[in-house]
Amino acid sequence: MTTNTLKYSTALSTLTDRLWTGDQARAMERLIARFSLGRKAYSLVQSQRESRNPTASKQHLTIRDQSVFGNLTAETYVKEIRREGVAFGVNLPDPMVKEVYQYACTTPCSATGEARAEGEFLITEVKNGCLRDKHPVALAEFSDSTLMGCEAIEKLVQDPLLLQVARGYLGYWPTRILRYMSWTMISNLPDEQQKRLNEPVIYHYDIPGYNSVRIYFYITDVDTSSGPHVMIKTSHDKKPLKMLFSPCQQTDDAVHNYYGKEQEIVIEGKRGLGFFQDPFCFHKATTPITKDRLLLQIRYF
Ligand SMILES: O=C(O)CCC(=O)C(=O)O
Ligand SMILES: [Fe+2]
Repeated sequence: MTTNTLKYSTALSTLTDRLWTGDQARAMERLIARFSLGRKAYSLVQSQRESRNPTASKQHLTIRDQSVFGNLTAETYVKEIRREGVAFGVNLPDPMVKEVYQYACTTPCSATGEARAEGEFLITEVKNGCLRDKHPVALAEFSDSTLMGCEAIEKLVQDPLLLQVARGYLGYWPTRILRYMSWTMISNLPDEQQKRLNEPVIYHYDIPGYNSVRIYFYITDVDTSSGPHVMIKTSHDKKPLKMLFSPCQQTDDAVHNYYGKEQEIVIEGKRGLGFFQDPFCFHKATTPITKDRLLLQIRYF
């Protein structure tokens, strides 16, 4: 990056901070973040800010001394996410999987679509895909604040390895961390209704911030028929202009035609399987046929 680029991006960032608030700033962020150069420029500006005040930039974080994953090196994962958009090899120890699963079964979540009107409910109240015999549930979600009550999840939020990977990939300490967990439920709803109730089953990329990275953990065993996560390797870095200027959702055909089906990976694995992802890659959920799927995410911005 040249001195001029740095100058312009610093000016842009200062302007963004001063002039735009709320929705405008978010719209600007979504626009800039679509472009690799925009994301890199933001990273550079943030890392420069950080180097001027290293202590302040991680003041908002609690970082534990020991990682629950042992002595792994963050840099290996950072390189792999940069190259592929995804990196494997950080799996959740079984006692933590059990703790999170238990939490998910005993803590209120909320649904999409008509079932949202029922307010919060326990997942055990959903029988045969229906909440209280009334409304279909395809996706049930736990909010960030609800998940703060789970000790195992807090340990992950404060995990030094995960934070180092986030920092390495973003180029700066994450300014925001969100917890997210969701059940995708067995469903035989018609395709259109399924897509309305669980939008992530449509291929899409997310722009949650200028830069972002997340770690996903399967909390239930996942095979081809129990709702695997599906994604297109390397698509975080390669998008045709047409896709950058159209909505984030695309049809399977459009994605396969551009990237080739061989770039698609269907992620199956035992409970505890973890993987990092740049959510700017094309990815989607799939509808389980045999078993409900529980997925935990820690999202870094
Ligand atoms: O549930 C999944 O596998 C995908 C979820 C997703 O697309 C997201 O959280 O952004
Ligand atoms: Fe997504």
